[in-house]
Amino acid sequence: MGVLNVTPDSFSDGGRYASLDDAVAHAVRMRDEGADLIDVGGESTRPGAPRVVDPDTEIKRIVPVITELAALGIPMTVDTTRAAVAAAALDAGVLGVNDVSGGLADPDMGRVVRDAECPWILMHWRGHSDRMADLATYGDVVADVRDELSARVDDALAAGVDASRIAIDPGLGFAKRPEHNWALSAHLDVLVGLGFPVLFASSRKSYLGRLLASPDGTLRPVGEREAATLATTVLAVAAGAWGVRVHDVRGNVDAVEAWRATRSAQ
Ligand code: PMM
Repeated sequence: MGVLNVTPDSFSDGGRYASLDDAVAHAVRMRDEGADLIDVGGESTRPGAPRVVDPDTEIKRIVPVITELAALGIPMTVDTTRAAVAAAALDAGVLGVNDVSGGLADPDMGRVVRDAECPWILMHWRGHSDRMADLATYGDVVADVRDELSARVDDALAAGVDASRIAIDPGLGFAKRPEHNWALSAHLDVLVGLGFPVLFASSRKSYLGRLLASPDGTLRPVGEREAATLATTVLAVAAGAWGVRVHDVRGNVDAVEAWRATRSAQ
């Protein structure tokens, strides 16, 4: 899954794909590099980001891009927590909804997904970006995330969404400190064991920047976290992840191909 943030402020590619032509060209490039899905988002979920984008702005940002990409036959998801935005994106041609709130942010999301009969990625989430640092407390992070994701799945099923359309995601960096992200990566098999496709999204996140920080504590810049991203991708796929949400599609596809070739030679 290639990331297409049509936002002026997302943490890793903020502002680069805000114009329609640039966004379309970037999505086409990611498709050509091997992305099976393009994840189109119009609201930044960067940690600490205030919620300044209203639903109409979100829709105005993403629908023209989705419409063009749908005409090109490019499969997409929409990255949104809002039911109205998801509905507009589905009308414009996305195949499914990537909801970082796992259905918690908007009580109407379950109905929209059920009526559309589309896939729904439920990410582990505890609150909006401006609050999530305070919510990063766990007893056993792996068990807690597993249980909280199971509750999200139960709610989705109760809303009438078919189990075959549900995927889950540990939500790296969302109400999680670095040690939580590492534990979830190390025990991804526990989430895989829930029986739903697992999406893993480590690409360029700040816990990688912290791992690779310089001795004075300066985080490794976003553009220089790629090798670490690739390592986490390979480990996640080897642990049974269904997909990875990434910025550098070519690099991640290459890394997975190398893992696949190694495994098939065993
Ligand atoms: N992370 C971001 C945005 N959307 N969706 C899912 N399913 N999982 C994630 O971890 C996730 C996401 C934030 O990263 P970005 O600013 O690079 O898009």
